[in-house]
Amino acid sequence: MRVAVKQLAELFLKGKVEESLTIMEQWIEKEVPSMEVYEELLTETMYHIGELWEENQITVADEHIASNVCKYIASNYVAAKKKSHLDQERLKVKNKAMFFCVDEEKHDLGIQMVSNIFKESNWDVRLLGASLPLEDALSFARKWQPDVIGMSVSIAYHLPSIINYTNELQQLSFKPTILVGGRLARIYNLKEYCTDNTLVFQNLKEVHNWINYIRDDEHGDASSF
Ligand code: B12
Repeated sequence: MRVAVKQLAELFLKGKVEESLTIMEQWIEKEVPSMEVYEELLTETMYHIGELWEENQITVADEHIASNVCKYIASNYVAAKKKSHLDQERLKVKNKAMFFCVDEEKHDLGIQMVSNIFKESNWDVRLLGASLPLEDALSFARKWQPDVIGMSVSIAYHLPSIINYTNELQQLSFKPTILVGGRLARIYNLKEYCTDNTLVFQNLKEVHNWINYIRDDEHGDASSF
């Protein structure tokens, strides 16, 4: 898999959108599971690019190009994947989920992948993207009343935002389930900074298991996961 990651990183860094799309189409043809595409291919590729950046082997501009290609591939992937599974459309799930990154947080590739996973499971999804101020998150949530509100945090100094956001969001009258994830959740135990009914996930596999768990009607109380 490491070879695929290096090859993909090279294409992303050179801004080779067409070639990257061809590889993406091969994943779909070969029925590579989405979880593998997101975690082991796209995420690993971006982490590898991070290492190249840390080692000064690439510039910030190179990294920006790679991020944009990755974003484009991830959004095309979910569209192509949904097309290849049109039958699932009939199994429409009514649940709603909104996703965003906390204020000033620009690392939004991860939350895009999370929102894709929910879309693939036929949830009604709104992705509000990078750097969403708390007030805007609250006002959109009050209006749209999602079942799930998920947020992402990557940069260490954004940790206080998680405390703030989860505290405020848990006071919403319709009691959404709050999900937290991102680079920081992978390296620290964020659970101790979050409110009791917040679910902290380290990777997409955990989110995917949770989606399947609550799909079963008997597990109505998502916080017992
Ligand atoms: C690409 C990148 C950028 C891009 C982001 C583009 C984009 N649209 O996302 C750009 C160029 C904008 C950028 C900017 C900066 N970056 Co940057 N960046 C990276 C890099 C190389 C990769 C991040 C990435 O895309 N990962 C891939 C995604 C898919 O992984 P992920 O976010 O972890 O998501 C996965 C899971 O965590 C999960 N997940 C994510 N969110 C959620 C949410 C929920 C609810 C759930 C359930 C799961 C979940 O799903 C994903 C699936 O695998 C990292 C290196 C690294 N090691 O992380 C540095 C890194 C994160 N950046 C860093 C820094 C310092 C910066 C800047 C401050 C640099 C600067 N001086 O300007 C700015 C800050 C911008 C800001 N205010 O946010 C540091 C952070 C260090 C720290 N101590 O916090 C890192 C670690 C690099 C480093 N080693 O120094 N960066």
